[in-house]
Amino acid sequence: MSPYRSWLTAPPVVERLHVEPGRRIIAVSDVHGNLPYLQGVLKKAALTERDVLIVVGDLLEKGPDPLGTLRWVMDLAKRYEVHTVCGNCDFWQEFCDRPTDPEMDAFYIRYLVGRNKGWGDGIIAQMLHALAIPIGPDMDLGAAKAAVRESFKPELDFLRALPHIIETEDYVFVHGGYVPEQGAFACMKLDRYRDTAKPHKKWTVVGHWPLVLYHEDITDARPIIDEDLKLVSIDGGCVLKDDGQLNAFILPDMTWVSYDRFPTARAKTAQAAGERHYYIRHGDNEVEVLTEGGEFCRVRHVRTGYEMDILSDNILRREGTHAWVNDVTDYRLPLAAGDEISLVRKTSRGWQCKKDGISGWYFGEIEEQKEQS
Ligand SMILES: [Mn+2]
Repeated sequence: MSPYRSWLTAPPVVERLHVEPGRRIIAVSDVHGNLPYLQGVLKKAALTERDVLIVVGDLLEKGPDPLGTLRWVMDLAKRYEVHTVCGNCDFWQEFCDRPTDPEMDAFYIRYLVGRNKGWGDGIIAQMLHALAIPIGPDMDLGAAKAAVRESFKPELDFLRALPHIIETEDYVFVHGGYVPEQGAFACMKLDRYRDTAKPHKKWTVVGHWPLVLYHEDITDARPIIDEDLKLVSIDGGCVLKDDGQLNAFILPDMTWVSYDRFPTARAKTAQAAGERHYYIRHGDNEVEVLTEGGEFCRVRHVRTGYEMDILSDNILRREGTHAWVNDVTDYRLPLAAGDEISLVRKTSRGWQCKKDGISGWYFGEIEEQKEQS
């Protein structure tokens, strides 16, 4: 077994944290290098020095600025009480700490050259750019590791010190799932944890799995509070989903606030919920294109046979009459006149929008458009 594999199955590092009664705990997860969203949601949560902020993993990668986001959190931790859990996108100290694993070196080259399968530059690529070290299939990885280790000591020390689990008197925070017996990596990367989780002794807060994927026919990014499991899932799909959001879950109140980049407005007229609706999502997104249009086309979801109109530019890839599409829904949101909605996109048929974390459509007029602060 490679040293890397044995590290993955090692027991998770658990940090025990005392939180005085009366203090708020604010939990965020899956920021993925999206600093404006993190700043936006903490402003909405009105973070103060009295609060404890817990970043429940996946602070880095996929989004626009992992390095800047990490440095901002490190700086915030000098003035506020901030604790960060390691997610499966965060343990980049390993890039420098284990220089001689051929399997991992091949992975690192693929990851750097392919910009994480097209998501964009991750934190190591950002560091290499800052050092003017070129990235390519024939790069000298040993020299790159040495240079990164030399020049980014504070950042790597910070990542190296992250626990996989934070446990307080009342709560547990872990990125993927609470499975300490399965080792550190399983705790960081357990897909669809809520589907297999056993009831917890303490309320447990996890991220990692975008909440929208837990719902079948609706695109709902609100935290799920599962009373039977004592489990709270909070990943709002920040960065991963075009209209995703960053949720901040607040304890002990069990409430939350959310942030996204979209302007808001009030609906002028009421509309009833659509009677039938569906959500086609990543991984189950093969459709047959029935009618081509300009702005919209009609598609049939291959697995379910469900038909809906989608914006034509939501087609990601085509092969003949079949296509694979971005996350789409045809849900007509139930709205009262005066309800506030977030405006995702204007179309000739109406607004693609969100209301309280749920994505859908509004076909009436709007008033008082307001930019997010
Ligand atoms: Mn994750």
